[in-house]
Order: sequence, then structure tokens, then C-alpha cells
Amino acid sequence: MKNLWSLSANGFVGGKESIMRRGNVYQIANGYMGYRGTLDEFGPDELVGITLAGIFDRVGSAWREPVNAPNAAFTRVSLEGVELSALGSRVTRHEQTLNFANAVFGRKTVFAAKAKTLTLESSRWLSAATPNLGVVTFSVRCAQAARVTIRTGIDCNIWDLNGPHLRQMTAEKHGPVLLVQGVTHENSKRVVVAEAIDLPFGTETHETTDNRNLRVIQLRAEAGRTYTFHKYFAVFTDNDTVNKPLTEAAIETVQQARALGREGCRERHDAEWARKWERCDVEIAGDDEAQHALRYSILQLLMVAPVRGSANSIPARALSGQVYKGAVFWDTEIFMLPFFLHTDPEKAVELVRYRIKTLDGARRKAKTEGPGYRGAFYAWESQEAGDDACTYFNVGDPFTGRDLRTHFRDKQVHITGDVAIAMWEYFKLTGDDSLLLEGGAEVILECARFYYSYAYFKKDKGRYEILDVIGPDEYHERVNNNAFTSMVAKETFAIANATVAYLRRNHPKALRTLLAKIDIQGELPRFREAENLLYVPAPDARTGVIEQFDGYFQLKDATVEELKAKMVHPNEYLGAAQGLAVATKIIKQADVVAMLNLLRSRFSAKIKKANWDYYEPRTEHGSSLSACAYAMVAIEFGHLDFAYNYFLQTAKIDLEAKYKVYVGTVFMGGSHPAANGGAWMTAVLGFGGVQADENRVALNPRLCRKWKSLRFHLAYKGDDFRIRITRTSLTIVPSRANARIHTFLVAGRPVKCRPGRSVTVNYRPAK
Ligand code: IFM
Repeated sequence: MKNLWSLSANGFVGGKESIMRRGNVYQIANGYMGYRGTLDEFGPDELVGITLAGIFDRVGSAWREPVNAPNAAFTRVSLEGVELSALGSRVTRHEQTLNFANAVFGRKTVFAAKAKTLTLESSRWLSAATPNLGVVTFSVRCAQAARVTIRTGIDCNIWDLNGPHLRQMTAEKHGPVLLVQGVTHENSKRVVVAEAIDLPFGTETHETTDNRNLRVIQLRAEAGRTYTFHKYFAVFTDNDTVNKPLTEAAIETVQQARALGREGCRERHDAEWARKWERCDVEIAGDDEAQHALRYSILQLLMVAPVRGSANSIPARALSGQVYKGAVFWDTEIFMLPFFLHTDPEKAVELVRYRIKTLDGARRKAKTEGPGYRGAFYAWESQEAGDDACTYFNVGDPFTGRDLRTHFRDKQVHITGDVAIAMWEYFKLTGDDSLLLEGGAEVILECARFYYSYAYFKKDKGRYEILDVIGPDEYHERVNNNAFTSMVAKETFAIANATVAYLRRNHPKALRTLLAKIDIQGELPRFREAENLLYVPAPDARTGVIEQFDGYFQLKDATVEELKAKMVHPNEYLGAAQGLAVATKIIKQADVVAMLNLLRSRFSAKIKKANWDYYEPRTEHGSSLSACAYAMVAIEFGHLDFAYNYFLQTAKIDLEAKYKVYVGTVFMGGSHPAANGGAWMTAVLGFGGVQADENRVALNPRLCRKWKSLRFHLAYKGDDFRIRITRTSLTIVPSRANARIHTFLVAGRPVKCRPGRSVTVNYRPAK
């Protein structure tokens, strides 16, 4: 039977491509840093990466990207003078695992050399209790008495896409602690790595060679005896708030961890993980494949959730490396935030705060990007200060090697509305207005201000229009009246107006201060007018289909297969000026359907079906964000089998590592947290039928055929609920600690949920 709490692989497959993919699949992270699923003895060629959250650097004119730290989990073993590596031919057995319960990576490899056999085992985790800390347990056992040399310490040979990022590197030994430090090129930020070990055997000397700061442990291993040591490493950067020098903080952290011991560190780590799963696990009965894939997806989200108080967000490739410049996209607000909002709002806070923290960056972008833009134009690819990392030439052409002009940065303006919607969702679902008062309302008003400056008033039509944009479908650039974009812009005006009304009622003084601070009072009537008069393409009266943008229906019809058959290069880009998709109706990813999902309560099942039927055959699903939007919408009109396939595809994307690795000439390998969030969304909000707004939670389950039951946890307005759905009944268990009675709507029927009192109702799944 499948272990539903772990992932394992037997055998080692060499080759760059499979090492890269396995590095993604088996990665671990703790919000502060990510460690790719590579082996102890590996180096930069095998893409070992310890990617740090929220610290970026630029070297020369290369892309700015997150900094990778020196690798303090490095260990290499020699048996009778022969260096052992899973890459060599001396492996007789290899297995590796990832434990979902506590994000611990483990490997066991048996090597043979000089007629002797050595079994190497290690496990590695990044502490969920102490974000700067990582721990490795390492052991060797020889079948015959043998001479073993272990080199362990900090490897400063770092894998980078556009590095190296650390200069002035120094390697020292402070008593028993190894220390490495360097500073970044651009902002001279220090990165300090310390390492200490618990070594109960052998003799140790110190060596600094090949850009490594190492301990060399000589051991005369007895036959059959296991020799185990523990490594503790800490990473600190100038981004950390510590009241002592960084080196001291790093040394102290590893010394304290060593004093606490591996068991003590592990207990704290496991306890944190138990708390996370308690809130966030989803149990599916009757479908192990879905259960396993969904749990893996949830694990990915839990691992990369920002550290409390960091106001960091989650990049599109999370902490799996430097792909996409470590930047935050709309992926976070639209695909990941719902998971955190509905399970662990304390993590959602960080994601939302990140957009408050980067408001000035969005203002800078508005000022510099366009003619007379005002307010907040959020970065398409946002880094630590909110400036746009997206370049005007963001995709490489594999035919010419030249960079292609893309308009993601300057025309994908829906990002601003996505941010405003997320800010408002946080408020609606948590009932917590503190973020609105601490910058959230300012973000919202500046977003509305931006759209007002971007929109055109068409006198002849008596309406505002949003022109010259790119919607989520990036193959059609610079289009007019893209339904998705116009809809989120209109929504932004509505949210801005609602924010003002809310503050006027509840915090009039704060409102006055804010309006004066950003000098926006005089613009408020325009926002009200724009909410009413902004044009959004409507469903066709006969077919119900919404035209994705002006003129879309006139484009050439083609199937995805026909288009792909015309490709001359496997990595050629289908968009930009002359890509194959540009003149056709083939779209990269859900666009109208993404809108129907985002604002799901606004559209009838009939409209959803009409648009799904029309756009699905024309969608390449060239982005990992696409399938879950189609799954969500399909559920609403009862297309459960289709939805299930798309759900599974989404939930398995990182587990199976089946995705594009190049777009044009740009390397794209890494994890897909938006798809992880999309998988959760489809399971809980889709099949579980959860729809929450500021007034109530509605539950309209539509379990797919295989699922006997679905259990999950729900956070709403500061209170907690456990939900269990079977094919005919639904049980709500409100936490005893809940502050108030809530009325949920189950299949349209009001159900009172009193603290600590479980309630079960029968329901009939909606058709
Ligand atoms: O944000 C997405 C975009 O919608 C499609 N290309 C990839 C980006 C990052 O995931």
C-alpha cells in the first residue's frame, strides 16, 4: 500500500536533467531558506542550492536574483582512499525519501570500492522552530574493517544562474565552529554561514581547499559498526534583525543547537510541523493517488510559507532556486493566498503585508513606466522592494539566440487589481481590519488610482475602457478590453469605494488621515463613476461566450495539436511578436475562465459552461496556473470527471516533475507553488464547495466519483472549524475555542455552528 505521508525513490539516475528534476521534487524548505533535494556529496554542477528568501543581488547586467548561501550541509566520504559519490559507478543501492509529516529528507546509499562495502545514511531538515537553522545526521557503516575519510563542512562553490553573488568570501574556524562569510555585489549585504558538529568518533583536522571550509575526519571503521555524527548549520544575513554581530548570531545558533542536541532540535521541529498539519491537512478517503498528491502539494506550501514577521511573500518558483528571479507574481495572490486564508491566516498576513511593504516600489513603477500613470502599478515580477525584475525582453528566441520583446512588465496590468482583490479578501475572510489600517487601505486606493490613470473615457460610448494590455493569456499582447483585466480593474474600483465606506463608518479619523496623506479625496467621485462605467465584455446574448478581448473572435481557429505540429524548435516561444499562437485563437492559459473562477459568485453555471466549452479546446495549458482554473469552473457545472483530471494534473506537477524546463532559451525548472495552491483550491473550494465571503460560509459539496469523504480544516473570521463531507452528509465541528456562533449555508440551508458543538446535516449534491 502506498505510504501517504512520504515519497521515495529507489536507484539513482545520473544525468543533469534527472538530477535537476529530483532536486526539485525532494527539496525541503522552512520559509527562510530552501535546500534542493540533492545529495550530501554534490556540488554546484548538480545544482545544489540553498536559496534564501528575501535577499537579492545583481552582478553586472545579469538578471537580479535571490542569493544562494554556501552549502554547510556538504559531506563527502572516501573509502580506502576512493572518493564516493552517487554519480560514480560504485553505487550498489540507493534510496531517498521525503517525509511529508516533518519535511525531512533522507537518503541511504550503499557503495562498493576496493572489495569493501560502505553504507551511507543521512537525513536533513531545515528547522521549522528556528528558521536560520538546519540539521543533518550522517552515518557510515562498513561491512569490513576499513579506512574511511569524511570531509564535512561548508562548500563555498555555489550554484547560481546569474552569480556568483558573494564576494570577499572568508573561511575561518572559531573554536569548534566553521564560519564562512561574504557580501553581495549590489547592496553589500552580508551572508554568514556557521557549522558545528557532534562527533563522537575519529580524529578531526581542519582543511580549507577547493573553496571549501572543511573538517577532515579520519576513521578506522570496525566491521559492522555504525558511526554517526550530527551537523548543525546556521545562515544569517543583513536582513535578519539581531542585536549582535551576524557572525556571533550564527555561531551562537549552532552552538545552542548542538547543546540542545539533535533530539531536542528535532522535537521542536516536529512539534511545529504537527501544528501545521493539524490546521492544514486535507484527508481524502477512497483515492490514495489524489490524497498523496494533494498532501505533497500542501507540504510544498507549508514549507515555503514566509517566516512570521518577515513580510516576505512566496516567489513563483518558491525556494527551489533562482528561476524567475525569485520574484513574486500574481500566482501568490490568486493561487496561493486562498490556501493560507482558509487554513492559517497568520501566514496569509505575511503575504498581504508584503504588498504593503512594496507599495512604494509599485508607485515608482507607475511613475516611470507610462505616460501619466499614477498610483500603484505593481511589479509583474516583484522582488524585495517591489521594483520590477521583469525585463522588456523576457524570453529568449531559440532560433536566433536573441531576446524577444515581451510586454509582461508594461502591459500585464491585472497584477495591480489582483493585489487589491487579495487585500480585500484578507479583510473579508478574517474580519481583521488591522491590515487595512496599517497600509492595506492605502494600497487599495493607490491601485484604484492607477487604473483610473490607465483607463480611457470613450465619450462616444459613455464608458471607460482599459486598452493595450496583456491578460493572463500571454500569447496575445497589447489587446483592448481584455475581460479578465477589465473585470479586476472594475473590481478594484468597487473595493476602493467599499474601503472608503467601511473606514468612514468604522474609522473616520484614520480615513481622514489617509485621504490627506495621499491627497486623494478629490479623486473618490471618479472611482465611484469608474465602478459604474468601466466596460467589461459581457457574455454574448446567444452563446453566453465572453470575448477574451476585442477582435479575439476574428482570429484564426486552430487546435493546439495543429499549432504544435508547426513548431520548428521544441522550445520555441508561441507568443511575443511573431509566435505561432499570436494570429490564432490558441491561448496559453485560462483567461476568461480564470475570471469566472476568480469571481465565481458573479456568473451562472450556464455562462461558466458555455465559456469552458468554448475556451478549453483552445487552451494550451502552457502554464501551471491553467488546469486548476478549468477544474474549478468545471466543478460548478457538474463536469466532475474533467475537473478531477485537471485536479490530479495540477496536484502532481511537482511530484512528477513533468513540466517545461525551457521557455524560449530561458531555464524554468523548479517547483510550482501556484499549482500546489490550485490543487488545494480545487479539492476544498471546488469539490468541497466552500465559498466564503464577509457575510457567511456556504458549502455546496460535489465530491468526485472516487472520493468517499473529504475532511479539512477551515479558518473563518478568527474561528476554526473541522469539516467532514461524505457523499450524503456534511459535519461541521466548530472549535470549542470559537468566539461566536456562525451560520453556515449547507446546500442552501442555514446551519447554526455553536462553539464546540458538532452538527451533521444531510445534503444532496447540486446537479
Ligand atoms: O504568473 C505566471 C504567468 O501567468 C504565466 N507564466 C508564468 C508566471 C509565473 O508562474
